[in-house]
Amino acid sequence: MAAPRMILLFGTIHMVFVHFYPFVVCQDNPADYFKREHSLMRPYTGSGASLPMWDMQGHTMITNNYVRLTPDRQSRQGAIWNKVPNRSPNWEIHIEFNVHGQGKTLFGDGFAVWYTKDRMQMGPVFGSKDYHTGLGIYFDTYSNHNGPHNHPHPYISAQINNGTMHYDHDRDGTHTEIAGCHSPFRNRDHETHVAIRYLGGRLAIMTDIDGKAEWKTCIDVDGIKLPTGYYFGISATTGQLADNHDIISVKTYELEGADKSVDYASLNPSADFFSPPRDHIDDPGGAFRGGWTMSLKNMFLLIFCCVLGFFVCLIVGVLIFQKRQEYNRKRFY
Ligand SMILES: *[C@@H]1O[C@H](CO)[C@@H](O)[C@H](O)[C@H]1NC(C)=O
Ligand SMILES: [Ca+2]
Repeated sequence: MAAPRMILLFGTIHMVFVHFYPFVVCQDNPADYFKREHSLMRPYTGSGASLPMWDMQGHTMITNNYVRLTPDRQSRQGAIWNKVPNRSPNWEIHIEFNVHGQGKTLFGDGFAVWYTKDRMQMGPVFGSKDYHTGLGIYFDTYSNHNGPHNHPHPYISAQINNGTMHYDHDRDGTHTEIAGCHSPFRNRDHETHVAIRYLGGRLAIMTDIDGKAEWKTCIDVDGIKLPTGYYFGISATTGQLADNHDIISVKTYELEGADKSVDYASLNPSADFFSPPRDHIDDPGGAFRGGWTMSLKNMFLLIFCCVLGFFVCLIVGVLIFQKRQEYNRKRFY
């Protein structure tokens, strides 16, 4: 009696993982098309201090092994900007980066990955322009804000802007983010990666910072509009506080699934959904904010409880049935 029950139980557990786990993993699709003109890989350059497909700005420095946007020194800014506008409606970009420095408790300020119209414009938002037009993803290492909407740092958040919204450093951009997550990517002794996928109006940001070669969802939001024709860029800044902000590689892929009836070039950047500024502390385990990992755990728990409940009912039912049979036997024979 016990053995088949266990097999059924493990079968269910197995099913949960086999069917839901692939959503967590960022799969390599052979149909995805690598875009060399939007990528950056070692060896960076044949000679001299320039990158073929990228412009450099500010204190950016190239070595054999990384592109350093800022050194671990105060008041530095640097950026790299792709020279070629993106023509793919659906794309995915993988960035290997390394944020590290001497600071044990005080370090900053962070870096930003951009897909924006506003290329090569130095400014106050992690080394680039405020009131930009497009997508900004902020890797904020310093918490400027200690108020009630504070969230643990380092913190990754995404903003969709049409040129009208200000990035408010005093609140770490909380009021204008579409979503965000805590991500301790700094001073790791293994590689740290981020993947940004924009596919069919859905923006997903995944990190791989634990050295397990596994993607973990940070942000997954639908209802995002981004046009073609913008530029990829990465910028970083230090202020009173400092860190090395190093970019090791950028790999960009065109994804399939463009809708021929949509004029992608003329879209205005917009998001259907804005993160409510209040739920950062109240809802750390919320299905959405915590990403798939949390909702997977919840789902697993739910299914486990259902299965358990089912077997309890079954056993009780069988016992009652047996008792009744016995009673009937005694009665009629
Ligand atoms: C820009 O975005 C803001 C905030 O989402 C919105 O209220 C406004 O209508 C947008 N403006 C344009 C020109 O799209
Ligand atoms: Ca900050």
